[in-house]
Amino acid sequence: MKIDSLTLHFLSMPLVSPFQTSFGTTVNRESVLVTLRAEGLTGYGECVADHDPGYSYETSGTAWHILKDFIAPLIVGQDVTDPADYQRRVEGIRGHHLAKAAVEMALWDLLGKRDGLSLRQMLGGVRDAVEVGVSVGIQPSPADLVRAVEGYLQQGYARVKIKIKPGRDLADTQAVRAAFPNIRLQVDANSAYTLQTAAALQPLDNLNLLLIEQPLYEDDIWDHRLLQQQFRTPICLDESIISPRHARYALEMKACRIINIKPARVGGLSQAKAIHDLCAAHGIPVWCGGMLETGVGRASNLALASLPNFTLPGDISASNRYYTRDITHQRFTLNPNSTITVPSGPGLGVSIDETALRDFSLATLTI
Ligand code: NPQ
Ligand code: MG
Repeated sequence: MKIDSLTLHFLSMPLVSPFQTSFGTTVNRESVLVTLRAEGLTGYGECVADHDPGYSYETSGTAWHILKDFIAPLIVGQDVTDPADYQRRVEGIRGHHLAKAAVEMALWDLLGKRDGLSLRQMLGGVRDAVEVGVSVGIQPSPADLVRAVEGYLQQGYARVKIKIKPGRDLADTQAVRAAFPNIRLQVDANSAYTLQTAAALQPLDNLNLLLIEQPLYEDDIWDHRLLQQQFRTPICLDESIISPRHARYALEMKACRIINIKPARVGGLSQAKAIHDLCAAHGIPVWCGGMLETGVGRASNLALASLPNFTLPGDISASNRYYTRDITHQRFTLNPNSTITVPSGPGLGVSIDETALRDFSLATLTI
């Protein structure tokens, strides 16, 4: 499709409550919304980089720069035929996967709207609704954490992930496990440990966890292999898997038994699908991670998670887990069986609330 223009909206949206991880606390979620116009249609994509380089080295500021100065010139006024063509165009830009993925998402939305196909259909999804869980941030105390988890269980979430960090790991996880002996429970350290300090995690191996997510450095697939050998519980990689190549390294090294797929982290939905397919061929289950997305990214994640090898519940909570007011007209709600229904309209299947978009925009730029 011949791309007529690319518009960037720099957004700041208040979270329902602060979200604390091993790398920091987020109160207002920044993001960049990408709008592509082509053939009279409009496609949307979300860049999930945040204000601080905590989860990733990318920030909303670096994403704005890369999108404006490097990605836009490669596609505006150009005929971009499909996601593979887009990936070839941005191949020369080193890294910056969160920025690249946002434009690919907008391209999928455009292509779906042109062809009358939902993203789920285009990707080959096989489910109308996907199983989801909730990710619970670090709370002031283990007792507070148990109360927070209880609240989410009452809302109907059947799988809980808790964030951990050194000093806030065993007691917190034990408290939740003691209070809820039978729930599906997993932990996420966001790279807060080294092979040495990870000794503190050994007792977690007896708490019947679904998985332990990204305990070690993001660039250290090898040490995850050494750690996995010490655990019966599956290690799951998140930050370490930044491309299909890295997924292959992890599988060949036996560095993990499960992979968390976030399209943004791997440079786009096409790359996410490639990792899904590779893991399926190796018998390694995957699940869809979450980045506190708006309705735009949430719709994209739901479509991706409908692929067959997404056999563990995703971090795709209902809209009200994060936002009282969203930029999409559609709000995603939890079905009674801890699933969320996959959108079925063309492209992402969501429409933008222009008033909300204006209210949350700190800056707008069209190229
Ligand atoms: C994870 N997400 O799986 C991430 C990390 C994460 C839902 O646990 C602002 C922006 C705050 C992005 C906090 C969940 C964030 C963020 C955590 C991403 O590792
Ligand atoms: Mg994670």
